[in-house]
Amino acid sequence: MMLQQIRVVEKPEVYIRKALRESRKGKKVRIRDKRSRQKQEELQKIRIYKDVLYDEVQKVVKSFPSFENLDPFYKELIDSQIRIDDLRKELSRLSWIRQKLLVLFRDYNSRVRGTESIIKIKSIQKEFYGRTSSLLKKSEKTFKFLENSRRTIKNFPSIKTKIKTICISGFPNVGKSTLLKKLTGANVEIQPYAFTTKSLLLGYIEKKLQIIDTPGTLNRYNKMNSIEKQAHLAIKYLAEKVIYVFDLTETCGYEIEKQIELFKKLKEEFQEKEIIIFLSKTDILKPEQVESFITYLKDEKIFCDSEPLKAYITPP
Ligand SMILES: Nc1nc2c(ncn2[C@@H]2O[C@H](COP(=O)(O)OP(=O)(O)OP(=O)(O)O)[C@@H](O)[C@H]2O)c(=O)[nH]1
Ligand SMILES: [Mg+2]
Repeated sequence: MMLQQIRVVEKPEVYIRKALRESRKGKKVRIRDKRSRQKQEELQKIRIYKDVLYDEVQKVVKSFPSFENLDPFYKELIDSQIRIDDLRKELSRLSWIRQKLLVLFRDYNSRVRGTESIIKIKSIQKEFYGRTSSLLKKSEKTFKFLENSRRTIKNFPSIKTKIKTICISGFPNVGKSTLLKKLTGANVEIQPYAFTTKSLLLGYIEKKLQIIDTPGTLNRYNKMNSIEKQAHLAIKYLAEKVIYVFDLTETCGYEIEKQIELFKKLKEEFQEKEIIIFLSKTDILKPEQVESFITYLKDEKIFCDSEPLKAYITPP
């Protein structure tokens, strides 16, 4: 996913320093006449200086993904944490700076061309550097915002958006990560307390099927924390099916009634998706408990073992 490849956005000073450094390294101009040689060299300096700045700003703008072509999952994910409108605004500010740089350059370039005295040329040049650098520095906030955005985006899970996907949902501590591990062999952290998993965990079955451990309790959307939002969006946009994990032992800390409530909410919210039930911790449950639960939810697809579940979900 190209999202992870956004360039680091530096402070404007860094670009300015680089531009100055490069401009001083310009090629020697081979002209006999000392004065015209010096003039050509100064012209070369401001051109290199402008080119470097223009280039750096351009690279930043270009390295952000184009939001039109972005997968809806990532689009809404970005929107949920940064707001795409703000990002657009700041990026177009950079584009504006880029244009403004060209305008300033044309102006100062022709002023240098029309000047003979080297002392005057130097002072025009200095003014050019001053104006361009204050142009960039005035937009310090833009650079900072973009760098923060890059960091946020970089930390997004690198979920594949083009392959069959199933999400594992359920209350904290019910055994979601344990199931992910059993299904896919993913190396995941499993702990006997709630909220162990703090990001979306990914596992794959034969590169054909992506399984995402989506932690969180599916609060109302605007009350969700960042991970819960990511989980919600993954289910909404990517999941073809959802495996809902029930812990009938209640050792997870959530009563069966609560778990049923959440299950119903999930079914209600994602009516078009198949919701498969997995009963975890059946090794420490009485068979009667399992049986009466299966009878209670007799219209649902229920699995008590990971092997048959895996066979059921794996595409042929
Ligand atoms: N006996 C038994 N314990 C299990 C089983 N599955 C999970 N557990 C235990 O339940 C606890 C929680 O398991 P996790 O897989 O971390 O649960 P989770 O749903 O991913 O939890 P969070 O990431 O905190 O939301 C751990 O102590 C596991 O060892 C099972 O099938 N049998
Ligand atoms: Mg977990």
